[in-house]
Amino acid sequence: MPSILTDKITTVHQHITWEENLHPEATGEFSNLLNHTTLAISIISRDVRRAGLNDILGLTSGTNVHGERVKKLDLYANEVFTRIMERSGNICVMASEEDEEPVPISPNGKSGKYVLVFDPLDGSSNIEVNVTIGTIFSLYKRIDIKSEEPGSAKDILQPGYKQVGAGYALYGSSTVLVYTTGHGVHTFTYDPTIGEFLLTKENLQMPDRGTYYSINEGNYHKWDEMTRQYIDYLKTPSSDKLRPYGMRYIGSGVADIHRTLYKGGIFLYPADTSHPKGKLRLVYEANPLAMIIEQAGGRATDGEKRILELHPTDIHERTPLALGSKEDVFDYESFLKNEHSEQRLI
Ligand code: P6P
Repeated sequence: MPSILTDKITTVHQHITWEENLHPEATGEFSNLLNHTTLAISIISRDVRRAGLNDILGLTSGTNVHGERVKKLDLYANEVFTRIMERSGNICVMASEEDEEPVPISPNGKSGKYVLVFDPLDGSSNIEVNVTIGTIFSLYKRIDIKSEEPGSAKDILQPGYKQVGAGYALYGSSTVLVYTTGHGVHTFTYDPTIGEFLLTKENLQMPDRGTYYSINEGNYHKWDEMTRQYIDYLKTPSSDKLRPYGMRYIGSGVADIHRTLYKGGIFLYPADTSHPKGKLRLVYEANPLAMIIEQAGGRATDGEKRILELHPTDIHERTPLALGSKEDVFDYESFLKNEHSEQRLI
């Protein structure tokens, strides 16, 4: 087994610097911002792994903006991300799943021209059972980059195609960081023996078609008829043996979507009778994940429109979401329009 030190290793900080060199006009602010992001993720990773030992598991007495009981680890991760990122000096306003309102930069903090939106701990329902959870983040430039005023909701409520960077961390069997600045998707694995994220895949491209689908089948009778027909189609054996697809569902969107990114296939959280606008949030879940999937050659839709072209009107608004290999997402879209050649005629 060759020693990792004799192989060519690239840390995330080196990679961020290389990415900066792709932008001649770069000032280093964006790189500084990304480096603060990796610091926050390293700290959250350390404490997620020890959560059961230092009493930050379990529920707080409070509920969040969505009426969900807040987990101690959610709040902790939110605090770490907020404090570390505002110290970067490059941010004018933040938005978090855990905060109802935009998070201003503290009055004595240095403000910058970027906007950060994030879900500090996605999949929190899985925390106590040691299933992979993650952090999702996304970066924009503020609307008026010359403004000296504090940032506001208008800087947050931008369409996803305006993102200048997006990424996520996964706290699983190892801690993985995935990010894009619009020049491909790059993945890193944390090596705790040297305290660095090391490059594992550069310019990751996903298969045009996969063999897995990922959806909460428990909602089958709550979906619209076309979604039911599409899922039934994926489960029906085909003569070319491409179907049935395998079903995989972890319940942490970031983990399900990471598998979809690597293996291909499709992840769906459609609207249903309990979630008429879908369940996942547009601003700090669907948009960053959609940017990554598109940068890896995939496709991301709300069923009718490209996710990145949706114009958010509320920080916490939800959206139906289907993303993954482009051929699989095209198939789903054709079922929704009742145009698929193998659609059951009803
Ligand atoms: P359900 C996690 O709570 C989350 O917001 C997403 O990460 C995940 O995809 C979804 O909810 C799971 O929802 O209804 O299947 O438990």
